Amino acid sequence: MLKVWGRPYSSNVIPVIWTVNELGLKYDLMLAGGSFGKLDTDQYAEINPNRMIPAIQDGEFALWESLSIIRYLSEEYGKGTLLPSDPQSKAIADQWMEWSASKAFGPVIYLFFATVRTKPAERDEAKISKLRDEAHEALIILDKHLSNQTYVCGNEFTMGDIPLGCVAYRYFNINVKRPKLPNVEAWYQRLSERPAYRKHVMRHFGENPEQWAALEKASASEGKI
Ligand SMILES: N[C@@H](CCC(=O)N[C@@H](CS)C(=O)NCC(=O)O)C(=O)O
Repeated sequence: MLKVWGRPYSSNVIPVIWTVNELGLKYDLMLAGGSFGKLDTDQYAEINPNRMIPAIQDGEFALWESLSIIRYLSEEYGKGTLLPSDPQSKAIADQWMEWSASKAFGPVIYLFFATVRTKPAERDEAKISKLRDEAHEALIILDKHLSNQTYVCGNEFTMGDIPLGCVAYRYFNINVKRPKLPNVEAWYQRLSERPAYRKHVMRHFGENPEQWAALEKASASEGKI
């Protein structure tokens, strides 16, 4: 059985869990990282020498780096669905996955840390506004791209939507005022109609560090300790 190593509240693990569920694969979630530990064990170093999550084991084959895992799973189990069949569409899906990591993920995850993961009394409003603006500036590019198509790679949902779909959920659910992004918002609404997105990405993450920690702790019931 496919094994996914990680924790259900980790920003790099969520896209992998979403992918596996879009593909309808059976898998064991092997809880690791954060309060679940295990990353410092010799056994885990064999799977991922960086001692980070996510990682997968598909039989004897082990793989780490979330984007590489999404590409592998799409290629192995999602040809013609998550993995577009023509090379140019595949390259476009790939391009937006890379763009998600290089441009969109950073400001949104730092915004998340500056808000949800920081006690209200310690929050730096100037920093929060700056990160919100950086995230918005990046997402304007996606908004323009989505002005004449349903998904990032044309009119079908593909692997190209996955990392960005996870970034979008965080961005739209952090408690900050945001300028409008009509096309990104419409695409996010379409994603939220997908059962696997609703279940694995649209997780309530709380509004402060205590709530977040409690939710993460409760997610222990979703995997193997
Ligand atoms: N580029 C890597 C980044 C992996 C990464 O930063 N993982 C974080 C969690 S999001 C981690 O392992 N942190 C240690 C921990 O969770 O204990 C990927 O996309 O897989």
